Amino acid sequence: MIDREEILARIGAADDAASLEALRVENLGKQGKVTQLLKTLGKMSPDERKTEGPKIHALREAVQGALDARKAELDRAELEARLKTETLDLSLPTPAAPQGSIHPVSQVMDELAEIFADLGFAVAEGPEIEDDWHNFGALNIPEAHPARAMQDTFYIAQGDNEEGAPQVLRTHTSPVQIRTMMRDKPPLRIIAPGRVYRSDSDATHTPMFHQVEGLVIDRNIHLGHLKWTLETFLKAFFERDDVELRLRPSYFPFTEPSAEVDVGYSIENGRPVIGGRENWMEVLGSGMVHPKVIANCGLDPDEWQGFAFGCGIDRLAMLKYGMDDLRAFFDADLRWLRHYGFSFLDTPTLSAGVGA
Ligand code: 2NL
Repeated sequence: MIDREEILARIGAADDAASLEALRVENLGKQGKVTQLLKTLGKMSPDERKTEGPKIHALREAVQGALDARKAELDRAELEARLKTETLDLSLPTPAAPQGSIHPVSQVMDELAEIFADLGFAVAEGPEIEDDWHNFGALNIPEAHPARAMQDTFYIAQGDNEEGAPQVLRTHTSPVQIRTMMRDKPPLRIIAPGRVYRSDSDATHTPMFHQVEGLVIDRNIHLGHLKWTLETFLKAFFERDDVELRLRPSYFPFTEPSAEVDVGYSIENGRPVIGGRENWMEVLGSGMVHPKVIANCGLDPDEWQGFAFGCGIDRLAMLKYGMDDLRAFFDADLRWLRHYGFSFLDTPTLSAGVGA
């Protein structure tokens, strides 16, 4: 005889999916007790079947119902247990993120690009390994010029280019302008910021440093354009209107006439502050592009004139942001970078201030 209550109690007490399945097979499987009982219906008389049939079917349904109910209970319990182990505490602080900063040289380069973009200048780039011609020859720098000497220039060992010309680490970014003049049609307005190399190392010189040069090539360009451009640039860069310029005659092989540009400054709290005419310091070299340089680039110097200038970016950064040791720029000292570095959000804009 089948004990209905016992079967239902055992199903209700099954504590995992495997024992529940065993109970299903035991009762509703092919050889199961309830299945066997259902098979007895066929051999019964119609009267007996009429009374026994509903009871046996009700038993089968009760067992199936109990199995389903218990399975749902076990599934819910398992889900709840899993949710308890997989909790995520959203109130926990995030792990400390690595804190990077923008190097002052990068910041100043971005400032220069912003200031000169407003004046219609594009940023030009070129290789740091150059051949003798682009770095010296095209710029009217004679073979015997001291700048070409081994003491000043890094020559690349066995570094001749395809034409057999010796290769050097560029000593200025002028070759970028030479390449631009040879490739693009004038009028041209470009700045060329980047790394340059000279064999020089002491408290105020590092063998690699950063330079920006500017070049304008157009018709009827004269010294007045040069002076206005440099004055506008320096006022925007130092973010003051009282920046005073002094142009002194000078000499460069690639410009004629040439001028060195001084800016006025005063000393405040032991540091130079740009503005006024109390003292003067040299910040730029400049001049009208030498007709020979224009001709070397395949342009007619009677049609095209231009001006050019160059200055050290590291020095500009020191002056603007008050550092006093150039060598610290290249030490990768995290304390220095935390102190002098910029947030990536300090994007220079003319409207917010280029030194934001
Ligand atoms: C300085 C002086 C200068 C130039 C750079 C230049 C470039 C071309 C043609 C003519 Cl392609 N000139 N550049 C001109 C005058 C001065 O730099 O003291 N630099 C740190």
